[in-house]
Amino acid sequence: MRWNQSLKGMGIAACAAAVLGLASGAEAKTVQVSLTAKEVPTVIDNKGTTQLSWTFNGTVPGPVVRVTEGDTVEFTLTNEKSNKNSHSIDFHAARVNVLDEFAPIKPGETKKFSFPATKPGVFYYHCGASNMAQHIARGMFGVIIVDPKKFSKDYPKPDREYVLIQSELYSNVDDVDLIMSGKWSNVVFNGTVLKYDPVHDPNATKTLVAKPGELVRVFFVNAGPHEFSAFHPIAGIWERAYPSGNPANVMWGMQTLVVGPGDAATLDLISPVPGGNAIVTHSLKAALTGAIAVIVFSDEADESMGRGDNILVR
Ligand SMILES: [Cu+2]
Repeated sequence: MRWNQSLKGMGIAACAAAVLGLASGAEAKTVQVSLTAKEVPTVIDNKGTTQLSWTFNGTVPGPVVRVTEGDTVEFTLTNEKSNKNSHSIDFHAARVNVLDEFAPIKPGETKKFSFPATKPGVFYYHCGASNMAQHIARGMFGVIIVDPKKFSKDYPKPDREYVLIQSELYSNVDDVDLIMSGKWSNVVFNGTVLKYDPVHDPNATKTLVAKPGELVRVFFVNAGPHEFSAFHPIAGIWERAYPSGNPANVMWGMQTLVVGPGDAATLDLISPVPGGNAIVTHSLKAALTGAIAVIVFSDEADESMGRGDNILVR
């Protein structure tokens, strides 16, 4: 029930559902997911600088939504009355009608739809309201993880898990032409410049952590809106990489995985030695503006990190 606890922690309640007689014997659930579009300031660097973001639930990225393959997601989107803009949601884990389920709603409106989570993996969600690049650049994105029904030899149970979402910051988020030009000022992980990199930013207070030998699973989304990611762990090698996070897509011993805007991947990392790796996009014009996340490998690694609600480190 670890997933349910994780969802509850983010205000998302999993409820009982019919047993669908799955081959694995797993019980398919109906999972209630509610997200609220909020236009609020959020912090974009380790000094506390803010921008007027557009968000899901007031944070960038939005909450981690986590279900199991075969579950049905019953989704509610609310556009807060005090907002000035229409907003929508686009779940890459869903197969629906773009003109219906994914259509925007006005401030003060609510919409509901449901979809079955049929493909296991790691999927992007984002606002698709016009101008979509602007809504993403202002922070309306997150991840939905669809866990497979069971682990396997090629997709073993990890010791720790982390979520990293790459996105771009712009110097003026009201300037649609600037955002459409792709002239970002920073490329970042989880909404903040060098959030997990005290090596390059003395104001950074966090790193990712694990013990040497542990299997660390990284759920990676490239929110864009424009830049490709060359996702690489400096001083490490991805043990396995799974494009779209589907266990069937296993690739071995990868140094770098290219993940385009709107795409996602799951990547496994094991360090045989104590020390650190620096997870980056190896497109260095991007990494050196903010897309570096240090993971420290030590026998003293905090047991609470990379587990439960701490897979997206706020
Ligand atoms: Cu929006």
